[in-house]
Amino acid sequence: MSTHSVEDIKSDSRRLRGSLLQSLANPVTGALAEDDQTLIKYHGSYQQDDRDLRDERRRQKLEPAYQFMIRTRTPGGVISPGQWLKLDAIATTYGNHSLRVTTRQAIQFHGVIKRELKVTMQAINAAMIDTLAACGDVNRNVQVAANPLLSSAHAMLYADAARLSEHLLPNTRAYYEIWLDEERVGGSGEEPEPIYGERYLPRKFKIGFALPPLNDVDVFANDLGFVGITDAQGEIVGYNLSLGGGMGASHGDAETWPRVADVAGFIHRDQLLDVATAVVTTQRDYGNREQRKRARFKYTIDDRGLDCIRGEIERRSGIALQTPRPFRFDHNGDRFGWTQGQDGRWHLTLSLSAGRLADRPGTPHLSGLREIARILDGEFRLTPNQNLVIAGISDARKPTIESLVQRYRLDTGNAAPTALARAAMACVALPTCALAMAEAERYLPDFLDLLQPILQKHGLAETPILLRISGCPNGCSRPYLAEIALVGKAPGRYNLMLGGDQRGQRLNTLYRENIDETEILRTLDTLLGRYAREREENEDFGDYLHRSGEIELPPYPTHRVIPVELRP
Ligand code: SRM
Ligand code: SF4
Repeated sequence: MSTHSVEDIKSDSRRLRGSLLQSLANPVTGALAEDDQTLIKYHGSYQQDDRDLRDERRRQKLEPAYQFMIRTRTPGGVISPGQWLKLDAIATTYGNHSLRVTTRQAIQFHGVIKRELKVTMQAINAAMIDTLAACGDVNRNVQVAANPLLSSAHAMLYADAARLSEHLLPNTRAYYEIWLDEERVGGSGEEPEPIYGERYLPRKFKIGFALPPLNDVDVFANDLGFVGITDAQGEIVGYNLSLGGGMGASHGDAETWPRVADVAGFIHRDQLLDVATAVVTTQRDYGNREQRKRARFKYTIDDRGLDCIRGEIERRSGIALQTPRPFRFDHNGDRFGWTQGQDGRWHLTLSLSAGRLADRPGTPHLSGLREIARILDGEFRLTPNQNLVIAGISDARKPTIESLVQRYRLDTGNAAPTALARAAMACVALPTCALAMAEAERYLPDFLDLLQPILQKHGLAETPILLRISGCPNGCSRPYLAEIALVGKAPGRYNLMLGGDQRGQRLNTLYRENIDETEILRTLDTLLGRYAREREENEDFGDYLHRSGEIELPPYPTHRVIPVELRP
């Protein structure tokens, strides 16, 4: 790895240019120069290698099978049918023949080789989608409630989120010069970055927009959250602001923890950009640039206190945060199947297995969606739960789309489309993620097959239970908000975390550490049996575990649950 600190790499990069052009042109290796491996993240790409091939390549004295992941910046995950066809063609031409819907409503391509990286970036941009700031120490893809009902409130929510996403883009022209051959002009490398400055943020920064009663974005897992507040006519009047959510932690490191955000105040709609800018620049100036693992906004708040940070936001924006307005979240999952919007158009939410779309024997999902995109008169919406909404379908197109869904088995995202499977998420993990300690996406179907019979045995076959798997403690599938979570420790071994809720408002607790599949299933069998016998009417599994005293809130020093008084 590079001997330079990330802080130095950023400030020496001439606004994210570094030596990326030279690295891309170097034919001797499939990798980039070390510092460029950091810089390319800001352009929406990660250098990876196929970990399944690592040992074999080492034996053959070959360099690792370097390849690149590319992530789109698609606020709210809105993709037109024409764009879909282009993304699909990119995946099959340059990628590993799959599209991966992420937990933040982006598409990821995997397996792009260095030689084809630039042409792939150009193809993505030709679809009028960019990847700028999809990764790196900047504001990431903005999440927006994917509720397909398309009420006017949802349209307002999306418009605000898209506006904020644009507002927080870096000003550098490096992206356009490197990937799209934009001519360099005098001053390149010195573009003013009034929001980010030359060192950008201390760490990644995430923003989500939710609209009660649905918390599909898990708004409290974001550094900065906006909870839409509507008036009697159903129009958005403003937002409750939530500050300091985050999932990432390190095993056995008491200085790191997941955190649900604080609900810190209410703002009017027209104050959105000023307040968001004040929050981001406060984190820019107060965030910990000495220790990257403590550089997220959640630790800035914990270290300095919410009152201090709130005061700073008010001072910088010149806006006094009002008392938060009451709201209530019922659910943080997706609603599957057909729904009809207020305008009469139809929306179909499909469950995908850990967000992966590929053509597999018996489930040619990529081909099916290609056929649908060719005739769709609406749009696609990626959900923050790794699922897909085919939205805005006319009466006339509905029967054809319905028959395509059946023909291409798109209604069977998982082998057993049960309540458990539909709601479950798993992060990418192996073979592409360099940080994975255990399988996640590839393990999810097997684990579902093992857990479902246990639910069946206890009469819980269709009881909704929120399961999330992550291959390491970074928490990309937001496991710390799940009722049951497996967090990877080593190959085949996981920490079993229990007791989140189904609203994204309560963190779960470490129940058993570093256990294997047999032990996980035995533990869950016992607890689910007791839950089936002792639960109250409509009581969720996580709530039962707390009421029965089986678990308590986790012992982290700060925020673990959203205060009850905000739930009217
Ligand atoms: Fe993540 C790093 C995948 C959502 C917390 N995440 C990574 C990397 C890039 C691994 C790396 O740094 O080398 C993973 C690439 C895997 C691959 O091969 O594709 C990766 N993260 C993902 C995705 C694709 C998971 C998925 O299965 O969908 C999600 C992409 C979201 C997007 O479109 O932008 C993804 N990551 C998340 C989330 C969930 C969220 O944002 O709602 C989290 C927890 C929330 C948070 O940030 O606190 C998350 N990812 C992390 C962290 C821990 C950050 C921390 O505070 O410590 C890392 C590691 C890091 O940054 O050093 C990480
Ligand atoms: Fe990789 Fe860990 Fe994120 Fe999973 S949780 S994608 S293993 S960084």
